[in-house]
Amino acid sequence: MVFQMSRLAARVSLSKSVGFISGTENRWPSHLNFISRLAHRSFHALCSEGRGSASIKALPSRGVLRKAGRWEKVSTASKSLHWQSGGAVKPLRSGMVVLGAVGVSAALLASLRTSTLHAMSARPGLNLDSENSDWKEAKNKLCSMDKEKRREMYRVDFIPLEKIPVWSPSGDSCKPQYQVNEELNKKISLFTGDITKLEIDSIANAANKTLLGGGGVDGAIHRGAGPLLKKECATLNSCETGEAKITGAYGLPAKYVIHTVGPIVHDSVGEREEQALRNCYYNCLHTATKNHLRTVAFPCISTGVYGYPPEQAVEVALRTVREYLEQNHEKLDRVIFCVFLKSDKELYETMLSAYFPRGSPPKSKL
Ligand code: AR6
Repeated sequence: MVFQMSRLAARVSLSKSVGFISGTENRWPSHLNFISRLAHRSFHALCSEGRGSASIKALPSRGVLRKAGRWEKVSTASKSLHWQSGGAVKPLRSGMVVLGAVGVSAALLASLRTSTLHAMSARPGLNLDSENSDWKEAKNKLCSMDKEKRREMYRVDFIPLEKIPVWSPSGDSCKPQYQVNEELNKKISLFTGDITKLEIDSIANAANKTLLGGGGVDGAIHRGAGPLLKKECATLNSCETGEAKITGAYGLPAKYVIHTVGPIVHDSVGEREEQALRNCYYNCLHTATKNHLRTVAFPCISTGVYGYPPEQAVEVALRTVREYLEQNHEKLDRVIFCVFLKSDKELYETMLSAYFPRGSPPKSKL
């Protein structure tokens, strides 16, 4: 148990020091305070635990940590520590308590120096998990980091652009509605999965007007990015339907999030809803190119709780992107349609060949 406690101390003191690194180096007094509070809490936990043992439960982590660097691993693990104290308070034998407390304190102090030094060397003074961090400072620091450094900050697994293949037709296809343009075809991908994982310049968010987060893809983006995203969003004074607003992406592998608000469909799609959805795609693309972002991924905007029928939305999405690329192909390297549901995947697989048709393969001379 003493061993468990010392491991806890190492984790907690290490993660606590995340927020300390950027400023002055002499942090010992606050650390010691913290450690002593922790020891005190441990002691209480020991005393009040029904079976005479304090247990530490690490909740399932975000799955993040596999690739995002050990620093994040430590910080997340410490965040998810939960004290469990059983039911009734029963006195422990005093010898056990004293021995336990002495052991815990020694282990805590011994772990302190190593963990602090380790933390100072491993982390570039940035805490993306704390809502007390300054979002502007975090955003600037992230922007100035090279890819390797940024990867240490990701709060989720990532998929690099090289792993996202350019779309090629498979299965059913539709009658072409546009001319074959192989240059444009090279800029299109269909990705099935979680948009928050994509390590690209920008991802679009199907947000609501408040921009303060919600469910669906919006919730996933806010969870992945961490609390600073909401802080920046709160400065944007909301967003009207069809508009787009850009923020940093914080703990996400993408560099920026472009938030847009899709139309809500109550009964059926009218001209107003269709125009609003077109505006969403157009304004996201325009925001990306205006900010020199060369890759952008879209979820199926409005087709979740906002009720836009997916088989109608796919046509608006593909047509708007096709027409934008025709005018601005030199400004974008890749537009990724990110689908989450099998039904949407099938829909896009079928419809892509209408908007981005392939040339017929050369005939064999044999
Ligand atoms: N990655 C990619 N696509 C996703 C993900 C994900 N992680 N999660 C869901 N989707 P919705 P809306 C797909 O409801 O209809 C929020 O509460 C999902 O399968 O997220 O525009 C906002 O705050 C669907 O195909 O967005 C708003 O209040 C698509 O994303 C409201 O929902 C959009 O579904 C916006 O509703």
